[in-house]
Amino acid sequence: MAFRVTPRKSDLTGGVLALAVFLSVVVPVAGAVNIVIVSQRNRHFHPDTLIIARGTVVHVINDDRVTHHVYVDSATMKFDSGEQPVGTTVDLEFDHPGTYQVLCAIHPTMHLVVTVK
Ligand SMILES: [Cu+2]
Repeated sequence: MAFRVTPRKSDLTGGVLALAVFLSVVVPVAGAVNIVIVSQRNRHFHPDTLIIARGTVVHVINDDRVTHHVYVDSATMKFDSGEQPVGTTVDLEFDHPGTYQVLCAIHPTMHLVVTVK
């Protein structure tokens, strides 16, 4: 008797998301907005550097076992997520060209550099 395994739709979605995180691919979603996915794991941002086009949304997912936080404090962008529980997502939209330091107030070693063209 042959044994067949049919992947569930949710398995495929997870695989695509994991691939996007691994390659830091810009994923066009619903219209013209570009979305880049960043994962927080082991108290680091993955990836920890991005080069993106103006208007891109960076989708930061807490894939860790601890609460995180996301903030940007620059002349052209201010953002503060507050506490970011495990499993939740924060979206940052970068509307101005420049280089931005994205940090976590809970874990000072967490550091993401975003260059917006
Ligand atoms: Cu953190």
